[in-house]
Amino acid sequence: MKNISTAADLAINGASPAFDQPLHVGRPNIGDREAFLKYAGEMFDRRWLSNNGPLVQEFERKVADYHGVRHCITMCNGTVALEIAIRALGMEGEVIVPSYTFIATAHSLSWQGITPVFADIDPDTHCLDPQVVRRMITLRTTGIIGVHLWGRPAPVEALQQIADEHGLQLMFDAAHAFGCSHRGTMVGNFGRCEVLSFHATKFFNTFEGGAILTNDDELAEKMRLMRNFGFAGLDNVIHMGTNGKMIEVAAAMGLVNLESIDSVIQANQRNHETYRAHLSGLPGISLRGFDPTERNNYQYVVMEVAEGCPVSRDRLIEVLHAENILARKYFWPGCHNMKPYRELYPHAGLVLPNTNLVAERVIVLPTGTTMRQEMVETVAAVIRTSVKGRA
Ligand code: T4K
Repeated sequence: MKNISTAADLAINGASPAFDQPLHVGRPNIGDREAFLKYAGEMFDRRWLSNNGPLVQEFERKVADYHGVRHCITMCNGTVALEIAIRALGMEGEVIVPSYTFIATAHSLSWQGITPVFADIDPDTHCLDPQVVRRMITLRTTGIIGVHLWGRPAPVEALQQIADEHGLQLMFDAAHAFGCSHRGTMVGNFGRCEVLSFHATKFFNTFEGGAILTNDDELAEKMRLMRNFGFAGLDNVIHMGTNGKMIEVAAAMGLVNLESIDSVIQANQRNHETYRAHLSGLPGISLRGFDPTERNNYQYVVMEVAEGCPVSRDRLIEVLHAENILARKYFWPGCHNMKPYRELYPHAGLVLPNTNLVAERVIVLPTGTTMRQEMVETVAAVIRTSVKGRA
């Protein structure tokens, strides 16, 4: 890692990169390896590797307790969890979702023959704008999926009110929001159910994995059946289903990672504060903040590059990548601009001005337990130098 203080130090101007090895966004946070190997050893001794094993059951209890919710139904990944939740809620026809989200939110509907209707976001929160959601409701609308983007809860009360007024199902894609709260209530307690992702790149991972959190006993029972082919006991299938089960080794990873949650939050928060301190005062550059009165996982360092910045967002990305800092343009260009949806709804962009605006501005910077303070400072120095020296 080298010192960056003038434009001549930048790799894009011919100098060597700031980092020898690539710095990734979404580097996995990994807990105590010995503890994981112990779980794995016991699992091999038991010869019970999948199908609602003891580690999955223990993990589900602990995740439910952590979020103060009655049920946690683990799944093989967040996308299948979304698909199962959507099906269990009986959504069909049209469902309103943001376009500014990971493609899985939209795909989990289309995959089941449901039309995702893209509603615009609030440019300040990056979450669904309830007033726009209201305008997108048609006779075919059966539900709304809010996304707690970057771990910031969507406007849950306003969306619930709209859902109640129109008899719509409401659920949340909480893939980013493990351990986050809204007005003191943990995520997992809003809408009919909420879906977590435990993908390797997430704040909390089980290699791959996901879960549905709900307080609805009947819904929980239905989703448990659906994730296991509808089996209600030996040779007795009572429901349509698929294979959405979490495996034991994933639950072992989850149990280990639950023990290190506090240290991951601390590392993320410290990184966020360092970025904030070192990026303050740059024209057109802003860092999304966190509400200190709520529980946050601080997993995403989201920088916005607005008009007043002398360097464009895409140029900054080029500069960062040249330094081996693999910052990301999440979630550019928005689902509506991705091939499968662009062809279906070529004019969607006309009603998504804020989505387009935000998607053109965002850069997500590396954070997590693998980032030391001086690494964060160097990333910030590259950005400062690029902006000030107009790289
Ligand atoms: N809803 C939302 C709002 C989501 O963000 C997601 C997932 C879902 C639903 C669906 O949940 P899952 O079905 O995935 O459980 C990544 C993740 O694959 C995806 O899980 C995540 N969102 C999304 C935001 O990010 P990509 O296409 O960016 O992945 P990729 O391969 O480019 O990796 C991202 C970065 O992480 C790279 O810089 C490399 C680094 N990385 C990745 C892995 C897997 C590592 O350093 N180590 C690793 O093991 O989607």
